[in-house]
Amino acid sequence: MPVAKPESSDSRVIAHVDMDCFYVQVEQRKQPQLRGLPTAVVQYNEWKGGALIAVSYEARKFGVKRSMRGAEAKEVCPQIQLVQVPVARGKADLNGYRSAGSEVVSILSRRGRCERASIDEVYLDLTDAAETMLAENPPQNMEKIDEEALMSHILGLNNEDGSDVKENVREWINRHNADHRDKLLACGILIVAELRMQVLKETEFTCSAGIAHNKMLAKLASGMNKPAQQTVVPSSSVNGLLNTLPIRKMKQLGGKLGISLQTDMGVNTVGDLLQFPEEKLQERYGINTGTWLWNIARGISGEAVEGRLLPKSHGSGKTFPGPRALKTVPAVQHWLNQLCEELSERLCSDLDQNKRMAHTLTLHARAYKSSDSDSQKKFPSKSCPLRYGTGKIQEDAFNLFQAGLREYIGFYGVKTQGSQYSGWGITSLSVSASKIVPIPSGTCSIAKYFHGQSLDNVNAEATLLLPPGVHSGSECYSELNSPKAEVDFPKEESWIEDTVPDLDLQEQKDLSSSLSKTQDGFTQDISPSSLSGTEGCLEQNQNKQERYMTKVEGQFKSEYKERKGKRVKDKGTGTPSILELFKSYNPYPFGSSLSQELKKTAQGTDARLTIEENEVGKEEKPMHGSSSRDEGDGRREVWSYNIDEIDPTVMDELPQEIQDEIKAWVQPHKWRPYNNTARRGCKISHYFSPTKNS
Ligand code: DCP
Repeated sequence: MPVAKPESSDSRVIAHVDMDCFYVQVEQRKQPQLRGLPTAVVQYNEWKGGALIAVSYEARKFGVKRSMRGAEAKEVCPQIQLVQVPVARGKADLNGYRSAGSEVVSILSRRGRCERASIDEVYLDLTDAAETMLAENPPQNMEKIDEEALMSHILGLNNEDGSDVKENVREWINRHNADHRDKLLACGILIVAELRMQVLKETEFTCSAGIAHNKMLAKLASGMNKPAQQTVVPSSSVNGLLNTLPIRKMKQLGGKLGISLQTDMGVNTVGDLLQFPEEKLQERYGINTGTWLWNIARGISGEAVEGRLLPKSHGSGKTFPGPRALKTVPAVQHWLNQLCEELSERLCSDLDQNKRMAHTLTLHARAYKSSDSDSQKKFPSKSCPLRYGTGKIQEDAFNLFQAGLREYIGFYGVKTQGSQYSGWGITSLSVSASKIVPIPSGTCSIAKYFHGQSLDNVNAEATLLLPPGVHSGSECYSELNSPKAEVDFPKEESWIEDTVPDLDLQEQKDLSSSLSKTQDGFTQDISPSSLSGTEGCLEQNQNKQERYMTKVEGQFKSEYKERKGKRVKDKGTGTPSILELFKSYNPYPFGSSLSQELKKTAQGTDARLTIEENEVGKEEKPMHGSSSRDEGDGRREVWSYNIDEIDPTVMDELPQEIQDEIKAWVQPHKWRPYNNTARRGCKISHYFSPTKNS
């Protein structure tokens, strides 16, 4: 079946904004004396001066590269300033970078729909702002054009030797006879220049941008002139840009698919793809991939800018390369506790600041066995419903690990308990929280949550269900019976949408089988269990959280009283606090529709793997997998995933080359046999190579 082609006469104005040497800029803002000096940020592991993860443009001039270690960088640039990435709990602490990224996002989102694509990258859909400018104050009538806009690079603009480049740009912007699409881009130039200036003024950070009619072209353009510049791709220049663009530079073609195109089809530049009819590409790579390739060869991409300002998942991970591999259960538990503590902190601040809760906890590990009879076997990732509270997350993550380890080594394999070396080693560990959705805004939703129950009933039920079962560390999870509630979000409860417009479309997609979307808003699962651990946040952020919960409780009580009127009798301590109710409820109960639906969603699409930010420090990237467990036995679900079923849509916080690599892994199997070499020396394995840091 042919796939619908995106509009080729695309009149959107899309910008891709990318911060320049981001971590370096963050560190330079902290230490202004480093500004203008060759500087690099190095990772936590100090071996040979630590691996460089961000390099300033001053240092790049000396040949310093991200692939180097500090010692090598010193050789090529003796005056280089090396700043260690902040450390917490024995691992890289990226919180400072995350919040610096958020500062930028909050500025960029002022002029249009904004999608936070990674810790330092943003897409903007500026179409409406451009149309408005064109209608009210068109660039062709502007006498004074901002200097920053005049410094734009317009692809295809003829800047002959000796011509005044800025003057050429001014003329291009001022053209009366330009077509509508170019006029919109001219508006885009002005808007983006202004936004970038705003970012600089308010955050002291510089960024670069690409401005085009779609995301793909904008992204390509943003990296073309760095730092602190912007590049524009008029539609008349698209062919020229793509004709010479090496195929592997294209987003998603850095891995196996790109290799296959080169070796099997002789395609070296994106332009080379033009010679193939769509049917031929479909025949070779499947309908969707074939059509996608046909489209990108022509610069066509229908991908929308998602309104998403907040991350889709949270994760915490660490690598243990070479001799630092974890070889005993207590060692793993120690590190899991650290990772879970960090994850829990981030979940609490997300709950506190954004009123969002995560629903799925996933553990991912990489491992080896010293008896290498089955050396290809991967450590299975495991997921379960997420319970709030550091202790609970630690407990659940440890159980997930134990379950994974048993599967990995087999029941009759080596020892899994005790502190003696057991014939296996863990080289990376990570925990992630995904399926993050806004919580209902207090009164109405909470009231609906308890719809039809008197407080006394609720209290009694809560008492009966107390406490959640303590997991023994085996795969036998406790039987849980509490009812799960579904809460409607009517449109008027729009504060969530206001704060995070159109939040987390991907999450909503993920949840599509469990959450029924309505015209008025959306129906959302809120489990008492997932709220039950919010006391974990209290531990960390007691006053704030208490205020929040007290507010919710107060709202709930007054709403409840209003609705139920005389039925509510004030029995003093007999009236349960929301907090207590939340605390006393069990995690997602077996048999609840949420667990059923999560399970359904998990099949083929959800249970996630987080490859982790590791010491190198890039954001986590959870990936999808498949459910492996039958839930009919009344235990809590544990899902495992299969790396071959990773969903590439949830990895966008990774370095591009790694995203490309993972995406290549998950491309349709049909062209895999042609690429036997691809995994060898691939970037993802290099990135997590046990020897990398050793
Ligand atoms: N990062 C990391 N590990 C990597 C790649 C990147 O920790 N392997 C971090 C450090 C970077 C930040 O992510 O500062 C953003 O990565 P970019 O690839 O966007 O690179 P920079 O912003 O550092 O430089 P550029 O100006 O080239 O975009």
